[in-house]
Amino acid sequence: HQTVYQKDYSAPDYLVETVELSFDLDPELTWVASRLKIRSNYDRAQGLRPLVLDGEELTLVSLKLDGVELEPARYTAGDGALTVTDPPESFLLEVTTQISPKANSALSGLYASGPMLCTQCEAEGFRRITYFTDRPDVMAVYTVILKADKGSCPVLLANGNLVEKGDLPDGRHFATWHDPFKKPSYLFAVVAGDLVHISDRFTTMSGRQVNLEIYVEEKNQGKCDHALRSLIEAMRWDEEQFGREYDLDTYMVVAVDDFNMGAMENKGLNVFNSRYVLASPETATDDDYQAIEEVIGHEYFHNWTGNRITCRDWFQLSLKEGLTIFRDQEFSADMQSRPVKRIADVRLLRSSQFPEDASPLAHPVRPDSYVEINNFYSMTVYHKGGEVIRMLQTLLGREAFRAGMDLYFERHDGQAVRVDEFVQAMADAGKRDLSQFMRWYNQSGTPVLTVSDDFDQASGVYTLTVTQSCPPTPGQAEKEPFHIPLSIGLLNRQGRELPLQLEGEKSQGAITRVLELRQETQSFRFTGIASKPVPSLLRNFSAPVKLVYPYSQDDLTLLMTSDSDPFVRWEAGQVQAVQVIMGLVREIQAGGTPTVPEAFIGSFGTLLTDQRQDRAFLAEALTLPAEGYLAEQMKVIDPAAIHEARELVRATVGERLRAQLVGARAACAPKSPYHPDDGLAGCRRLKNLCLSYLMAPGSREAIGMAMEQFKNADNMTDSLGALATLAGCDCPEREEALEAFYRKWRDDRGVIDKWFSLQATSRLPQTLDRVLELLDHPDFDIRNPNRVRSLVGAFSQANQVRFHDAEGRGYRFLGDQILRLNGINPQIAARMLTPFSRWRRFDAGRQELMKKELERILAEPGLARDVYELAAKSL
Ligand code: BAL
Ligand code: ZN
Repeated sequence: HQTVYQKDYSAPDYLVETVELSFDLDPELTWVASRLKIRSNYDRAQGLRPLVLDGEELTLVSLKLDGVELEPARYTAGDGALTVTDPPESFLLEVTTQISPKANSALSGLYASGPMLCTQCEAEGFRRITYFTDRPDVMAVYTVILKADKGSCPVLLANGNLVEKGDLPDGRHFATWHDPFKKPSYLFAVVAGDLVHISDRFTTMSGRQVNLEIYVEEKNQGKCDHALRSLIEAMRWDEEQFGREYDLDTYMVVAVDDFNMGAMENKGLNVFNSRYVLASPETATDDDYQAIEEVIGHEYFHNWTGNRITCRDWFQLSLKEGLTIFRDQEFSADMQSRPVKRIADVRLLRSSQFPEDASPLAHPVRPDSYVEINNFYSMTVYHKGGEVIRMLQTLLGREAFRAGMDLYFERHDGQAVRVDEFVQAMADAGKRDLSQFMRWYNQSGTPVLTVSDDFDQASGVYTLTVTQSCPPTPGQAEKEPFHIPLSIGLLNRQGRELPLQLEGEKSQGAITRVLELRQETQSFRFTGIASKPVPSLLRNFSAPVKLVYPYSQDDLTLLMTSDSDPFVRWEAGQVQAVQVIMGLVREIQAGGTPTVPEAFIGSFGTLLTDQRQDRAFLAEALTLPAEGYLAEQMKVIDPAAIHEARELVRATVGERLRAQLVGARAACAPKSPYHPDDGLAGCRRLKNLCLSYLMAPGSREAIGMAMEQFKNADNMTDSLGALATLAGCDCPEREEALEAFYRKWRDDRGVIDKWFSLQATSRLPQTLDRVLELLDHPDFDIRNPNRVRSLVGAFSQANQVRFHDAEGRGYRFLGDQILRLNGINPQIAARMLTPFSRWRRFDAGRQELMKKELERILAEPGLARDVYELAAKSL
């Protein structure tokens, strides 16, 4: 398996100006005839270069150059490429190939999903459809003719605008599509099938009418409203916030059940994993509704950040993904609650990206090399990439950031560019030197900020000293200092915010300031301070770093109750909870009798009954740090002790604060039928959280409450909230509820995914046995990525204590599934490997067992590139 290096980039030797593709669609055997207008893109005087087209899993039927069949001596086909040895300067190449969509279980290229045919081309799937220069810096104008059986495939879709359609002999028909925008091959898409659509119209800011169409299987027709509404919101938001208007006459979204990713931003024809389109109150939770809004927004925003301006090469992936994540985060923040959204994003970053950045798979936001690019659709490229964009906004300020975006669009529309071009536009618009900032793209690892302070009563000067460091990561033993925005405030002991005046400044400062760190150690001297303040650090999580400051319990309580920054208020509570739980972990490890400190129960109770707090924020504040996040705090992870300690806190809260929990839960009871936009999602979250605390000690009373909620729920949020607690309870009601839920929803894929994943994440000791049984359940399908994620992924990535079974049974299970998936869907197989990449963090026994699985995987003959790369790098 070959490694591709960023430093080896060279411009393409040949460009493709236009592409005409004609598909004779059939699930068993599809014919693809392509006509490519190609011209040289190099100095032919220096010697002629062959034309090399990428191609995989294709059967070549015919090959013509300028209308003449090519003699075998002039080309070679095989080994992933079609090479034409001596092409002229510009020419027409006609290639006919055959492919088999039904045999395509990798779900890359053209494949069958249930009754339809669809495509996924990013990153390198187009080469599985036809021979092509399958790289993002080759942008062409596409015309596509689709022909298929009219009975089974009445709907024929491709990118751009419909030009013509009509009937053909033998019950077949055709449709011709033309996309006027030049695009890279990864944005190509076709869909064919028996679909219905719901539609609406959107009038753009310049008054153009756009047709919006969502295509689904007929049985799902009633579940598209929210996606359609979200699309309209996203279109309006991008106009208002970024001045970006949609550019084609039609915007289509198709929902498919078998999909490797969440969704795909193909020009004018998004293909979506059905879980991010379909929703009804009975089948979708509040979280599902929110995720749909987010992903619909994300794919729509790509039209400008990704499609109009695309990536020069795949090393630049974060150019479009980090930027588009930032845009979808901002969209969701504006649609929902900004503080709660920020907290959720930080939780995700810390629980998934920080561990990646500390693992053998750590890589910069712009990686230097890859074996398989699909492995780099990572938390780092996406979410740390999003944080990098956010830091630019924090450093430049909103206005200059927006000017930088405008300049970027103005300069590079229609081009395939690098991260450098984006940052340059920001530097120019903000009149800033961002050369040091580029280290965020080139250095991996999570920086650590160690903060100390000193107060001098005599002069009234308070000094904050910040030291930054970054641990070594693969290929990067030493790091240069980052350019870090550190947003801070200072509170006096009464909880009042102090104006921040740095020494030497004349005017009185604001209460929040962004300090810019550029050196390893820097001090900031604040004047006019009467008594030693409590620093409020990293407001709004202004940088993706770990922060170390020796807060006392009193400091944390002050920040929790008084800080003006919601993120800091939340974070102070999390720090407190981490301290308490880690204290219990140490007692458990020492064989003592752990007890939860009274002070913690007290402050938990105060918060729980605080009527001023927004319910959604309160739910976040009362949610304990996840076991996975707690694991990150330990040098050697002890999954059993973490679980025991966290459960002890939950059970103690459930017992001691029973009355308050019952009260808070009752106060959140709905007064009217459910509606996803009723503004009560925070209330429902809090209600379900209270129930889970009440259930933690396992009282009959609480089980009764859970069963009652389960039986009477008029929406999936309440139903699933109750079922989740029951799935973790060793009581007869558990089976009764799971069985009833299955019987009710057996025909709904999305809901049955939830049913699998609830069981896989149950902390009950017998969970692995249940998971093994579920592998043989008639509804388990190893070829369906959502189902694999809901069982194999959920158990191995969201059930730390049961997956890390000391005997290694969980590891064996995962190893088996990865090997099974290797031959079916390498991308999904590779995704499942993540837990093994963290093996070094555990005790010697578990290390050995995980290593053994990695070695077993690497010894497998015919290992896919995707799996090989991650397994090899993990060891
Ligand atoms: N471009 C792949 C799917 C997404 O990030 O939108
Ligand atoms: Zn994206």
